[in-house]
Amino acid sequence: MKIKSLADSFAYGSVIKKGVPVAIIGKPNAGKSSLLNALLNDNRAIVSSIAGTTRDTIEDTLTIKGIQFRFIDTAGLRETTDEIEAVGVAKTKEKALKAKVLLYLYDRNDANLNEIIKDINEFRRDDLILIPVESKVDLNKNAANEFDSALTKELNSKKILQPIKISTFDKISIESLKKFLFNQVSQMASNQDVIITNIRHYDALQNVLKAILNIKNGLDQKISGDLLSVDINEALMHLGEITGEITTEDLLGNVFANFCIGK
Ligand SMILES: Nc1nc2c(ncn2[C@@H]2O[C@H](COP(=O)(O)OP(=O)(O)O)[C@@H](O)[C@H]2O)c(=O)[nH]1
Ligand SMILES: [Mg+2]
Repeated sequence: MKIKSLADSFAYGSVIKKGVPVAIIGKPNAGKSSLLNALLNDNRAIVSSIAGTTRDTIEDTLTIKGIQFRFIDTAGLRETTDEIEAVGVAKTKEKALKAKVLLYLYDRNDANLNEIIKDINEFRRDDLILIPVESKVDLNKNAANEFDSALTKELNSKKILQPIKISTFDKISIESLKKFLFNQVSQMASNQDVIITNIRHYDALQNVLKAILNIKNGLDQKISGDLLSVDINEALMHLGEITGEITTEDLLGNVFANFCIGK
């Protein structure tokens, strides 16, 4: 039955199975691999002061307060003549496009404002939670300056979140980042974004499926139309939870045609 495979596809759908994709991007040496390791509390990715160390993407999952996240460490964004690294950078952009959340890392001690603004403008999308992350704050010696105010202004004007400050040497900052991520994603979910919609769709589809099986059994057993209509209405009601518009009788034909009752 089509509806069953549809429901199954949601059950095994990417978000549920693989976690909310969170891509960690930024210049080489911004501290991306260190952040991945700190989040996972594991030496998953190689960390070094040599720019271009991470060439391929590295992914791993972590559950934060019941939501599964899939963190993706990427090759640093830079022009490169190294063939393998260039493939890595292209892959970074691809991962960024598919991510639900982007952690854009920059090291304020080694940052170029125009570059950050250019990157942020390149990656921002309406359906993306873009979180600027200021890394290595343990190294910050300078007080807030024009860099900070210009970045704040730019982010505000684009309605992008203000930077979260972290140091991978400071566990508390990493825990705060995790909390922040959880809050952002659960907020997105309650705003009826894809994630919860999928879970709701999945639930609704399961209910539709149950009702349709009842209808099928009812038809097999030749029960009365009145009794059948209870299950038909049930199926329509749950379909309506997805489409918000299935209420009229003329859609019944559609339901029967599209959902292959009896097969
Ligand atoms: N002081 C300090 N150094 C850091 C921090 N995070 C990373 N580093 C160092 O920055 C360099 C680059 O880190 P890495 O995680 O490999 O950066 P990536 O190229 O963005 O993946 C390494 O020498 C790290 O030890 C931090 O929070 N504070
Ligand atoms: Mg790296």
